[in-house]
Amino acid sequence: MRFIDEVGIEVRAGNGGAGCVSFRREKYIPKGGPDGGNGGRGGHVILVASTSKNTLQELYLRKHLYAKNGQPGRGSDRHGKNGVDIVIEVPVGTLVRDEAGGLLTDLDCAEAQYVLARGGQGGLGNVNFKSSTNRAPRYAQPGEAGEEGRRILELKVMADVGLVGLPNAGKSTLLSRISNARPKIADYPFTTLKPALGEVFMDDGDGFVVADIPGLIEGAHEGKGLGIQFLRHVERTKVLLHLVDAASLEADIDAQMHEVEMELKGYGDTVWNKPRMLVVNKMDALTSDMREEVKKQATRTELAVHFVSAVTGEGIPALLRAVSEQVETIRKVAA
Ligand SMILES: Nc1nc2c(ncn2[C@@H]2O[C@H](COP(=O)(O)OP(=O)(O)OP(=O)(O)O)[C@@H](O)[C@H]2O)c(=O)[nH]1
Ligand SMILES: [Mg+2]
Repeated sequence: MRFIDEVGIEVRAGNGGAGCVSFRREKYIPKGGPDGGNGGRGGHVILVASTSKNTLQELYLRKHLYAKNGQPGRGSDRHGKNGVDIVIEVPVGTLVRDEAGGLLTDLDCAEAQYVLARGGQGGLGNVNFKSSTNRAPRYAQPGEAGEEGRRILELKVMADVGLVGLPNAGKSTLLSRISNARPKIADYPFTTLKPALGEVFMDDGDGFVVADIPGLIEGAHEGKGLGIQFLRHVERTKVLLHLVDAASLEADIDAQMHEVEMELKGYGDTVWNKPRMLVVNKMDALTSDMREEVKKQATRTELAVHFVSAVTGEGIPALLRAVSEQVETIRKVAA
């Protein structure tokens, strides 16, 4: 399944059904009173946030959402049927924008709902307009038009912690080590093609959600590699873990950090200003001399540093405790 995180759609709610003009006709009563019923409401187009969805793919394939019109009212004061609502499930974290990009809503928790287009009210039938001066009204209201327009849906996944780093740093390996997620892992760059989420459970009952995104390369914010678009999925996180590959021969730690930092900066302050920890991965692959060298290099940064191996688990418990503490602290401040 393709990972789609932005899609433009046309929505049209149903029109209200017209009110009815009708008069009672009974044998031997030449002029019965008005009995035209009301029209039904047009169908709404509604979005519901659901934890069982991870992508906007369904809407990408189905770019038009048109709900049915309400039925007209009928004689004998019969109400027209309402148009059936269209209810679409979208991932939690879906934002809805108007055509100009203005934010209409943020479906940031499960079960949150938003009416994308409201169905028109049905018109009142002539039974409603009877009065002492007009016993036989010959008019009824038309139905209201349903709302319509173009909407842009954008997914920004909800996670507490984001994993960033160059391709092959071991982000997906770390995610699979610490959480229930089972992302694809391989020894070539750009294994990860779409964000994945995993839940980490701590022994003390705390926990947090981690987002793994495709690797970043120099120029990503100008569209290189898989592009920067995936950074939107760490925009809502509280902490970033910046993974570097200690076993990589090509680049030292400073260079690996710098490359990714330029991309974080290029994306914008929402990501660049996030608290970040440096995670030096693949420590298992180093000789003791190399370890010393790597430790010397890595501690030059102002970031908190953790030396780990996503494969053997070395350093992981301490890393998780530090992350959990920071997430909890930020949660408390936000509460
Ligand atoms: N020796 C060693 N190898 C590791 C470690 N962590 C990851 N690897 C290996 O590094 C390679 C890349 O790992 P991934 O987890 O796919 O890397 P990634 O950062 O998700 O890569 P992209 O998705 O391409 O950005 C795989 O061959 C892993 O087995 C580690 O701690 N030690
Ligand atoms: Mg990966």
